[in-house]
Amino acid sequence: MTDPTARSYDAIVVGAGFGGLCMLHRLRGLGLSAHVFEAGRGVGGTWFWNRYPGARCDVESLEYSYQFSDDLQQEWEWTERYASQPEILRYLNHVADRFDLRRDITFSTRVASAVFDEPTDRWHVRTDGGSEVTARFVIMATGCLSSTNQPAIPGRATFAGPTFHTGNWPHEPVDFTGKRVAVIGTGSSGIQAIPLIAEQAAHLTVFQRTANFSVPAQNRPLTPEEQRTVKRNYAALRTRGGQMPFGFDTRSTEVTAMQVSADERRAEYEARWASGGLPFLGSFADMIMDAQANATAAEFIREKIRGLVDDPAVAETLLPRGVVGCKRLCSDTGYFETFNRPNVTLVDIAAAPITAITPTGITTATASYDVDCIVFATGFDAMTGALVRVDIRGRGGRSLREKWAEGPRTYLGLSSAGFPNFFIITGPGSPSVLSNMVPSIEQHANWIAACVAWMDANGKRRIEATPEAEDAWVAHVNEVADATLYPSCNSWYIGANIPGKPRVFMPYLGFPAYVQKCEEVVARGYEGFAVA
Ligand code: N01
Repeated sequence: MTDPTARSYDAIVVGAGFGGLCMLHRLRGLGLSAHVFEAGRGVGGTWFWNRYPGARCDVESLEYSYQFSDDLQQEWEWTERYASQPEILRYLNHVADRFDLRRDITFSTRVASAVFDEPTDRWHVRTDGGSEVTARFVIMATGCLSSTNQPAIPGRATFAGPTFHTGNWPHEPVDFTGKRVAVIGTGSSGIQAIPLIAEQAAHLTVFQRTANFSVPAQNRPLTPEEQRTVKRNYAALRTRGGQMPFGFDTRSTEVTAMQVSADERRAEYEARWASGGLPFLGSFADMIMDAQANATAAEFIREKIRGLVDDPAVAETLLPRGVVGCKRLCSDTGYFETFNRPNVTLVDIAAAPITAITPTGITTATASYDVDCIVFATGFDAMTGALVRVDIRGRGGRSLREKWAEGPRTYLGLSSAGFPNFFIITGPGSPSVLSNMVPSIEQHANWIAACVAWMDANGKRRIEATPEAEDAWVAHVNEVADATLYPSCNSWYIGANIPGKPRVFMPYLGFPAYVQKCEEVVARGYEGFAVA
């Protein structure tokens, strides 16, 4: 039943993180009425929820920021090379205020369903509070990493102490002083939180299922001179970033690892290790394409870990196997050194899996560990989780959740056949998590806004991906991924971290080629879309 008194808008945007804020600003710029629903009490999305100790971005702050307003880029001062979560959240609050965005956002409200009404070409959007609005367009800005993965460990509910998830951290300060703390999970979140929790806790026990590759972030304060230099010619940095495979300045090269000598390779890895962060992946052009090339980087990192960790047995357990970058490369501050502390214990749950959580702690196949608090750093139902959580129904009442039961299917990661006037910001099938998220988000917001403007200028009411274009795009995304080492491991890129999730490679690899494709689609009159 639809509500005849529902308020009506041109567009409803779901989520007020980087994507939703930018989309709202763009739609307003077209003179359209747009409204945002946001589950959190404030703006920020990912950066609103992920408040765990040590949360920080792994893309440099001067690049992990909006470029839609040069005034904004000129006036905002980042304090560190890699911004911390509180600073990014301050930035997003500043953006919301500066562009007066809050008046079109309803907070603490989750969108429960969105149903397309064919006779009127309008979406009926219902919130968890039961209110309904209608809109010509629905734009999902729900984020790629926003639906937490809560592992179903037997006895979990019986634990007597507090439990936390890094992806949904309390807003009140959490004090681990004097506590015995368990952290389960050693991905990017765990690797950032562990050194800081170890400094505070009486004892920290880390439960590691898969050892991860991590390089030092080499974070540091940004000098005013560095900022001035970038700001004098910000466009050059943005252009350079946009030409790199991941959409930020990884200093990527055309040189392949196997065409240089072992000494030259080593020198390159050493230089990248010393300068820090994800540009390590840009060391050689074939790093993520060629197993032999990748193995040289893997061995380099393992050697570094052996040098950082005092106890050889602990070091051995921390040594990552497999392919560097296949799971997202981590970027840390003092992670491996943390295992030299007397108050930190590493438990290898690949060797002896967790069998239960009890009221007093965690039991594995071989031992029991008494703890006062448990931190789940167990990641997200990535890329699709937040989308299929909403009951989205397109033409003929078709459910997106059902359509994607065997894996997500989109055209350009922006649109899905059968769902007219429905867009996804950084959806599966777009560079999204394999790129610098903020430029990818802006590219999508710009593309969607231009599409809506074009429809209005040309009297079009409906746009929807064709099934043929979607099939071809899904095949292309897979073909690109299959030429790399990405599909070779159990990463969240492929859905392997969620029991029962279909194994489909979700992001599109190659930011510049993707942007070009999106531009070509427009130049050819929205090729691959049915427009009515
Ligand atoms: O999540 P993850 P994350 N029992 O999925 C383990 C971004 N991010 O929140 O590898 C025991 O990477 C799991 O083990 P395994 C970034 O894109 C960025 O850390 O599946 N363990 C793994 O160790 C990142 O990639 C930043 O064997 C279980 C860990 O939990 C993404 O977010 C910071 C388990 C989950 O690692 C996600 O990172 C933080 C179970 N049942 C996040 N289930 C920066 O910008 C899972 N695990 C720096």
